[in-house]
Amino acid sequence: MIKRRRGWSGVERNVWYFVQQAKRKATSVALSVVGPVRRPPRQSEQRGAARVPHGVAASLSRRTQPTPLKTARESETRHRHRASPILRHTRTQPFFCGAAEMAKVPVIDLRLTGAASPEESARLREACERLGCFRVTGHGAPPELLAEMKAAVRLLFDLPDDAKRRNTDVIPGSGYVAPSATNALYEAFGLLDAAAPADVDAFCARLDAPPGVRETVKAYAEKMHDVIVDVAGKLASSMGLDQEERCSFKDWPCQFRINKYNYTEDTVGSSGVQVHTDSSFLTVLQEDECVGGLEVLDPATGEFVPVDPVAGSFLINIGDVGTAWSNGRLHNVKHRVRCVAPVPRISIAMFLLAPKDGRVSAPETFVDADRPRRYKAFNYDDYRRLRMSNGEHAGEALARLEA
Ligand SMILES: O=C(O)CCC(=O)C(=O)O
Repeated sequence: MIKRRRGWSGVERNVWYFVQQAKRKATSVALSVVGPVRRPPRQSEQRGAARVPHGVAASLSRRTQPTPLKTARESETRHRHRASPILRHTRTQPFFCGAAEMAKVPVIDLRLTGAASPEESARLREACERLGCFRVTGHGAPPELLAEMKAAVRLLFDLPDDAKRRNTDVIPGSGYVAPSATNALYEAFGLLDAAAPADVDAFCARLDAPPGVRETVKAYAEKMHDVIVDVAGKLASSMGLDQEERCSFKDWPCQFRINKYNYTEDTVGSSGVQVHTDSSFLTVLQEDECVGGLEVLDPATGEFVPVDPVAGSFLINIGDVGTAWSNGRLHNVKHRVRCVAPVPRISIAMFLLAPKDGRVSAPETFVDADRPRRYKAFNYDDYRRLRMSNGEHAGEALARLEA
């Protein structure tokens, strides 16, 4: 949690002020996602005495107020068949795709996995084998931290272009990604290794991030590392690996990708990001709690299914390393993002990449006469380069590594 301190500069005070505003706003949105609960007006609102932000806070606060829309129309069918559903945008009406479809993504309560409930562990494993995707609750990351991180990230995206480009690659594609011909609405910051405090510091220093933002990014990286290691460990245990084989997840490098989709009224219905799989072992995604648009490919039907966010939960995706490491048991889910609303969308992905030494190879537990070794051992960085050089972003490159 960021504490206000004496001795801050004007800009730092403004940043702190904005983070507090954003936290309040996020809490109000989160409440609206959970149900039609409206908080009672605060005293200051009743008196009409709104606080007026100034300086950096004022410009950010203006920018994050969504443009009021002229049309209000409920979605009856999936948005991909026609222009996206556009709802009147108030804080209690987020832009989602279709709640009926969400049922297809299993929701796993992490507190119930492991010894607490073999059934919940089996559901976790089955979700990874069938769909390659599930939602987790009971992860232990406090909602205030998630809201603070969103606010901090918005500040980073407001940096000038030359400052953003100081977020250079550590390995190909790990730094700042500018809008491109393929993904014109999309930009992203990258941080490798998000599990290493020194790398998190270096990321913030390069961007000249204010102290409040640095504290938030560090706290978030630390907490999300705990979450991702917990999910990976529980998945490994559900697949029958013993403690010794799975404890090493703590040392695996992690990458942050902080995504922004620059949507406008003219972009509704177009692609936010192309179809891809994640190259990593698994991903923990903090979605935009107000703007949907993520779709996952259901292997059973060959159809993309909209996945609406659920406040307070994370979406977990299995990536290419997950498939190779499990000797083909886990499914690397293809996904894409579509623009469903004329307001910017932010999401934060943490990827658990591959073992520390970069060598990806299925443990012996997953190999037997019925399931012979499917992939040759490979180096993760080489694999990433292979994907990029051949433009094979949707798991196709794995076929090149078959044993
Ligand atoms: O923004 C999203 O919802 C998905 C992001 C994503 O697919 C990625 O970062 O790989």
